[in-house]
Amino acid sequence: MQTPRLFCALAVATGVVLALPVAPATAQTPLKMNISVSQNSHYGAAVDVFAREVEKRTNGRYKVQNFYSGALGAERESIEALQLGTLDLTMTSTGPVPNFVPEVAILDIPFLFKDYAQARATLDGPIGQDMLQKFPAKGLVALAWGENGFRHMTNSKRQIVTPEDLKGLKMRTMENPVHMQAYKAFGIIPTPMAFTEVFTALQQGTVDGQENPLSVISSAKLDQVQKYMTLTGHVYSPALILMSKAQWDKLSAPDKQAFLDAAKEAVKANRARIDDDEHKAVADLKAKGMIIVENIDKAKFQAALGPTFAEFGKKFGQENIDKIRNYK
Ligand code: EAX
Repeated sequence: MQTPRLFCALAVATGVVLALPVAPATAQTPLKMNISVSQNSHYGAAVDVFAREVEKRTNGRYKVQNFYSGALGAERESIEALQLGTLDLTMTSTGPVPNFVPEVAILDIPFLFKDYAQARATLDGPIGQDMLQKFPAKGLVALAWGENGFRHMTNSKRQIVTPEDLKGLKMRTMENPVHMQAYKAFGIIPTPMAFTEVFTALQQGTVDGQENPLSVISSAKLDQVQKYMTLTGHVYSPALILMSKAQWDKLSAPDKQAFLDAAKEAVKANRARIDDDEHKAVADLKAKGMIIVENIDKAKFQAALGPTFAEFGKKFGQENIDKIRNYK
């Protein structure tokens, strides 16, 4: 409420102190955001920037409280919680996402993207942006594509140099139908589970190995429970910053824009951390005792998936796959 200047001047002049009603500070709406990996990670860097930017850009109207290492649940549970409205935000790999938005599964096809630049350009371009429009119908708002990274194989049994070396390994996979179908073609025994269970499963030998980007392997300290790693880069794993649609719908138009802009800043931090990890993690993990096969004949691994690629062509439309594969 504005107090007229004259009124204030008179008050000062006469020494009369006005007991004016103090406008209440703008109420701050708390929001909860959950990720499956630690704060010192490629997602942690992103969500901490996101929280800072949301508070700044909404002038404190919203305050994001971050939870790390799956404190409020694993990735699939977090997405379900967004739909229920019991969680407000999450950053997740696309691993469990096809269970909610099936169209996204095409991005999980092995050897789809040739490098980070192409993957980022595709997701930031019309193909990726159109896909984000599929989320609101499922009670979710995808604020931006983030990044998990190119996935590599680790295990406790043996060095993986050719696809044949994978045969018979019991490997943890994400709860992702495309990955599980493809990994079976390698002769792997796929064991889907939430990432929050992976370290213990590897430690207890419930599974022989797993596959994840360097940022995850490094931040989750999987070198403590995995002896071997091969830089297969067999899948590019996108990530997403997702918000509960129920919460999104309560935002004013300017605050909606503020959340989208905060997500853009978060993805810059996410990708920068991955670029840094990609340069440092291999040497760091070697120093911690991992035996790492850096150069393999990727064509052999792709050839081993031949029949599966034909099945993916039928499932997703070969022209849709080629559109992504050839995007520049
Ligand atoms: O999103 O589940 C996985 O392997 C993911 O890569 C991990 O949770 C980071």
